[in-house]
Amino acid sequence: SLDAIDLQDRCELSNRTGMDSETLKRAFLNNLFYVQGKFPALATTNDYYMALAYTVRDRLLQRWINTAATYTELGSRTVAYFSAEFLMGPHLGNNLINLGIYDQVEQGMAELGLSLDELQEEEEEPGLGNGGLGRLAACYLDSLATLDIPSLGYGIRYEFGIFDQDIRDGWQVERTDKWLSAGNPWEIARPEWSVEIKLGGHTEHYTDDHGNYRSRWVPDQVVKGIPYDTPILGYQTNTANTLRLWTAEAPESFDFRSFNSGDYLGAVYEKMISENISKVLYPNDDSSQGKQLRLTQQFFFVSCSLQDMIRILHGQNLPLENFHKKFAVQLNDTHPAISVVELMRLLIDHHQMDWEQAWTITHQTFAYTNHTLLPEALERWPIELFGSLLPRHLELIYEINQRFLDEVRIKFPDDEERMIRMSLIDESGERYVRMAHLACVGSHAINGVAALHTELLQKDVLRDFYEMYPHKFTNKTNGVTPRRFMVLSNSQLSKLITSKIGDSWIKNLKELQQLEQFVDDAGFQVEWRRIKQHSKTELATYIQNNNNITVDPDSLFDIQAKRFHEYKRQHLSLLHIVTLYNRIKANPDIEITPRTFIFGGKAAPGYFMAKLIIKLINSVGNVVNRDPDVRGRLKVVFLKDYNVKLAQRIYPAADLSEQISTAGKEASGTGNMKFALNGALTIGTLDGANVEIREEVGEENFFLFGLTTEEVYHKRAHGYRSRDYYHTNAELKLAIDRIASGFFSQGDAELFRPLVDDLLNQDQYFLFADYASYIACQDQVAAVYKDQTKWTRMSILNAARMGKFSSDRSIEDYCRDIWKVEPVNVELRQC
Ligand code: NBX
Repeated sequence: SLDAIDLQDRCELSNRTGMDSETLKRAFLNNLFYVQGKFPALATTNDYYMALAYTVRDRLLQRWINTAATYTELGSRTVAYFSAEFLMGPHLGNNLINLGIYDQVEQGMAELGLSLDELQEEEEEPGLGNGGLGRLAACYLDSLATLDIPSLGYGIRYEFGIFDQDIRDGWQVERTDKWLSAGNPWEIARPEWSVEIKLGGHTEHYTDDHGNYRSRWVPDQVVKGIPYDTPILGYQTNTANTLRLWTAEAPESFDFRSFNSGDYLGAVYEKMISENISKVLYPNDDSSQGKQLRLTQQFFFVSCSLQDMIRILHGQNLPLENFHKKFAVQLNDTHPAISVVELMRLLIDHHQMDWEQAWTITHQTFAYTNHTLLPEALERWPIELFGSLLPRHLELIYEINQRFLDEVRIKFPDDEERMIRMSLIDESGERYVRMAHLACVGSHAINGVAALHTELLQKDVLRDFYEMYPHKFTNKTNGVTPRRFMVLSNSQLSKLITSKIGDSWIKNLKELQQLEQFVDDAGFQVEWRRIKQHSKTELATYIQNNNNITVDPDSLFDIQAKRFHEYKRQHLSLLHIVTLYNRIKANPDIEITPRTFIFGGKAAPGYFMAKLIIKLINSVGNVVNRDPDVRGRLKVVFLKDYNVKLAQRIYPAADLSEQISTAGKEASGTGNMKFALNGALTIGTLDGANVEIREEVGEENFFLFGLTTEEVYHKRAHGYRSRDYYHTNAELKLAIDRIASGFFSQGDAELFRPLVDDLLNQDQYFLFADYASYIACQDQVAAVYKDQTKWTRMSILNAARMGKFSSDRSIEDYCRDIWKVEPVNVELRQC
């Protein structure tokens, strides 16, 4: 019988756990034969990639199973990170790093005549997020596992992730992201844990056996949620947590009904409608569009996840009253905020709990992270739409609201205005449900993602809630994982650092500080520079191959890589480029620091102005890159399809990191951290986490410019007129006039008019107000770059002082202050 086989023997027999180079190679060939069904003469790169992925997966599975067994046995308190987005990036390289077998596997593959780089390139990354918010969730999963914190990521398994970006004639065009078409070796479907989700319909009121007045939801649609699990291994630990993503399907019972009535097409139609729910990621990173499908997605994954957690609780023989003791749920923005109401519904309607107890459990369960200060990004759902999809939830929201407003009235008597401002329902015009208010009321903790951001939330966006519940508010400054964004993506720099200070910085990033002792060591400086140069040369090759533009690796690589948005001000960098170009045209022999300007990022498909800025970058590039007067001293490159994979090539190659948002607009930023960690110097405003980065690295190692948040508020309040700056700054005027004249658009003076007119008449992001300060600061950057010793010194100090910005530190803060959860050690016992 199975029991008779010694567990240890089973591991060894199967060859599925050994980590030495020979065993890995044997397992790889075994998978090529028995999983891919190929032999080398017929194998494609994808076959090799898949064979290697399965080899790695086997090693993960051993840890994953032991982790699950340990948590089940101990009934460990668990973090559930609820996020509509997880921007994981490719798994293969990261898993090799975290398993500690990257070098063995690279060598093993080389012995078989294969390149590990090429195999990694083959992986389609799961782009299930838009930008910072989704990537933060991914960094946090890595840190949770690395710190041995029991945790689950819950989200949606979109069939199509963020679109692939193409550039045609300088314009962005979108293509669907078919990331699953070659198969996904990292996930395992768990159909046995499917759950049913209700949608639409109406409610009915009745009196139960105990004479209580109750409500029941009679939906008009039911869909099935199927979980797909991906193991998330920590770095140098046995802990492998789970990312559980839900796919929507039509339940079989539904087809039967229509099939039996002979309505075949009707049944198939129903199925199609159900499956739409997890079909595609909404590609907006800044605005709430109020689309029914989006709300359906949010409710779908939240309800699936909460039901799944109740199943887990029951599986461990824990009573429902312990829900908040077993689980700490973090809401990644308001996208999963409907959870507050759904948990209340499950507790009250399904489990007959009374209101008070259900509310205590609910609000002790949830904590809410806000990621934005932009008013247009705050989610609101029209009451009509909300009620037609979630009629029972609307009733519950009214009840929550009534009780909440009673509390407000007691704390702030005779303040009707405050009640109107704070209500969960916006009644100023068309009526809406305000999701941020729901999240604040339904959570025991509320946090912003950088010190300045949290301060502005308290002073401005969530001021009333801060006055009501000051104890709920804390700051949790974002962080990034040094495993993916240093060890994996910048292996040479990582190895140099390790050779000097040992490798414990990888788990304890503060130790990078020890690099300061080498800051004036000439040999170290040379090595540091050589590695930067190497990364720049590699990026230059990529640019040559993809853009057919020759760039000089000795030039200053000035990079802005992030989503396109007016508040991020990619067009401020453009004004700098045009200004430098104008200086050259006015005086071709002018002394100028050669620069390569590199942009990457996607624009939301419906965001006209962001797309126009992309077009302008490409148009300016077309002129500047070819003009013989420039003599190659300036190059402008737009790298298409910015994603995690490309980001990993970009950070190591940057000299200068552009973090130039209007003060008070960028909640935190996380690219700013990745660049600085990789030794780039930052030019930036006092916005988001830039403030803290500057504090850490020292003001003398940071290029600061621009208005402060208060100055921006003040200018706005006192009638800002951008045109005045245009008329008084000759270089600014010349730059704008060049763009407006059609100089960069083959004489077409209409093309960029919307952008130019907006800047002259509105300029709500204060480009003109910050222009002079930005240009002066850039001139200083150019001067410092000429002094390579000074620059290198600053670069080393930047990296050495980035310890605070590890996502490990962020997660430790969350664990201590919000989640109250402790690490659990996992030992390997089973295969
Ligand atoms: O979250 C970003 C902020 O803009 C960054 O400053 C911050 O560093 C990062 C992590 O905290 N927000 C963001 O990426 N938002 C979205 O992607 C988003 C997606 C969908 C949506 C609204 C916002 N409906």
